[in-house]
Parts: sequence; C-alpha cells; structure tokens
Amino acid sequence: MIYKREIVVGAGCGGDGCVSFRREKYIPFGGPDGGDGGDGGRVVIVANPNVVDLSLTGRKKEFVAGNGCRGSGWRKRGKKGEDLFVSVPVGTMVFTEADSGAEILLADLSTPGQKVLVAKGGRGGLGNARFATSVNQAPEIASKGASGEERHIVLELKLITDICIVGHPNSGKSTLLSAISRAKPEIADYPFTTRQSILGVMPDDRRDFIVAEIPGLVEGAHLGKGLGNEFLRHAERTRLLIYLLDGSSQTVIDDLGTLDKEIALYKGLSHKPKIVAVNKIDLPEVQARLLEVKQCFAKLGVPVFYISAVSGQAVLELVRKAREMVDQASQDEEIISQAQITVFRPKPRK
Ligand SMILES: Nc1nc2c(ncn2[C@@H]2O[C@H](COP(=O)(O)OP(=O)(O)OP(=O)(O)O)[C@@H](O)[C@H]2O)c(=O)[nH]1
Ligand SMILES: [Mg+2]
Repeated sequence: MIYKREIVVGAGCGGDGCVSFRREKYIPFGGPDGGDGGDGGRVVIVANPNVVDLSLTGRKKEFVAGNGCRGSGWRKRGKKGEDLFVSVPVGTMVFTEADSGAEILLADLSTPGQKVLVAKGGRGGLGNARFATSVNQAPEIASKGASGEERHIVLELKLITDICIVGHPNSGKSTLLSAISRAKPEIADYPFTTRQSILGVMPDDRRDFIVAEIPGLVEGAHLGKGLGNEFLRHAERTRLLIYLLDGSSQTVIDDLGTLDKEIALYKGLSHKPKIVAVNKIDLPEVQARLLEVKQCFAKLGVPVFYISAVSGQAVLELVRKAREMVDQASQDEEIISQAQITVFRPKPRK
C-alpha cells in the first residue's frame, strides 16, 4: 500500500484565438469572424471510496489535462480541453508547496466524492472578432491561449477510522479484528504476520464502524525497530485506540508500558481515548496469572477488558464499550466543529 506520493499536475493550455474573415457570395466585407480558443482542461483530485491506496496509475508522476482547441471561423469557439480527474482514497490530504518551501494543506478529502481543483486550465485566446472596433473594423490580430497552471502536489493518505487495534506482534490483533468485523486478515502464530494496516467494517444497526489493525509495534518502533512506527499515521485520525496485550506474555504488565510509550511518542496519539484488552484468557497459564494482572491494572484509569479473541469471551462487552466511547468521541467532534463556525449577523437598525 502506498500512503504518500508526490506528483506534478498540469492543467491544459487555452487554445489560440483565430483570425478569420467572413467570405461569402454577395456579402462583401463580411467582417472579422475568428472565434475564441477553448479553455484548457482542469486537474481535479477526487476522493473515491473504491480506491484503497495512492498507487494511482502505476508509476506515472505527471498528470496533465487536455489542451483547449483553436477557435475557428464563423466565430466558433474552440473545444474545451478535457478535465483530468485523479481518484484518491477517502482520507487523502492534498498539500502543495508555497514559494517559501512550506507545505500548505489544500484540502482534506475526508468524505466520498469530495473534490479539490489543483490546477486551473489556461483561458482560451480571443479571436479577431473580439478586437473589432469602429476604427478598426478588420483587425488581423487574435490572442494566444494562456498556459495552464502547473503544481507540485503531495498526497498523503491518513485513514479515517473509528477504532484502531494496536499491540505487540502476535498479541491477537488480527484474530480480534476478524471476530468483531467482516475482515478476514491472515492469522498465524508468528510475529509480523500483518505487515500493512488492515481495515474491517463492524456492522451496527445505526451505522457501521470502521476498525483498523495496525501492524505490531515493538519497543523502539519509533527508532525504526521491527516494522517501525510509520503505520501509526493511520491511528492519527481514529476515535478510539484498543491496546491489545498478549495475556500469555511473561511481561504482560510491562508490555502495556512499552506499548503506551511508543504510542505517546507518535505525535497526536497520547490524548486519544483508549481501552486496554488483555487477550488469550482461554489459556490456562493466563488464567493462573490473571488475578495478579487484574490487580496491577485495576487503577489504570481506562477501561480494561480480559478477553479471548478465539473463544469470544468478553468480546461483546469490549465491543459495546468501544461503540459507546466512539459515539462519545464523535459527539465531542461535532461540538468542536460547530464551535468553529462563525456566524456574521448584521447589526440591527437603530
Ligand atoms: N489461545 C488463544 N490464542 C489466540 C487468541 N487470539 C489470538 N491467538 C493466537 O495468537 C496467534 C497470533 O494471532 P494473530 O491474530 O495473528 O496476532 P497479531 O497480533 O495479528 O499478529 P501480527 O499480525 O503478527 O502482529 C495466532 O496463533 C492466534 O491463533 C486467543 O484469544 N486465545
Ligand atoms: Mg495480524
């Protein structure tokens, strides 16, 4: 999966205006009738829910829209250049570079069908018919079409999810994802089975919830250990994190600390709502230490669940709490977004 891409977009050039004079039998001095050139095509980036990553079309780096056609006699306007629509996944952020070199966010394409115009087509040139005046009734001039805009664009995909399952390798993230959603990720008894973020849909009567599994994190992931921490970018826009711990790990209590440290070291994740889930409680060795673990986690200040993703034990309770917390987080988001709207009202007349 490709999460970041740099491309160059070029809008089409406008077609040139035409120099032409009306020539017809019995109509002497027909006058100028050169039409305008067509405008150049635009480049538009569109969020398409059927697109999963930024591979776009192969290795192509330049995306160029069609040029406008020349104008012609009979005041005919040239054909408009064809617009180019570049489809990207929902959740793509579109940046461009300012003259100072700083990246500017042009759009955050967070809803399906959302579009942003990234390069305006050049305007078509004017035909000589436009230059006729009372003193120059037969102008032999037309203007050239303007060139289209060209821009350097950076696309960055940040998935928009409700819940992200994070944890150490082999803790059972894929097993939990397949238990609570329709996703069918690969499950195996070795670390780093999952090497890409995986999405699943958790159906619900009111609305579906999007759940993601983030590839396993190890201590030092922020320094590039294991698979590194770059997949955490997909957790940046989640509403809830589920910390999934492997109950059969000898260091399960410390595992929570190392996991939390890795999350906290990634920008913007430390304040996300969290649930801790200790997995694999169906195993006898986990049961044997469960009391000790429960005592340690009793005062964490976040909800803790003891589950078995394989047998389904306590998974329903976990899901219920997760939904509740996601709903709460969405309500909070709404309040914040409403607060950002400024309404200008005219002052009442005296
Ligand atoms: N006994 C038991 N085994 C489990 C449970 N959940 C997962 N496992 C096993 O743990 C192993 C790892 O499970 P995965 O779901 O692949 O774990 P993961 O966290 O996705 O692993 P990576 O993708 O490699 O990081 C598999 O052999 C699972 O069958 C559980 O609740 N109980
Ligand atoms: Mg996995």
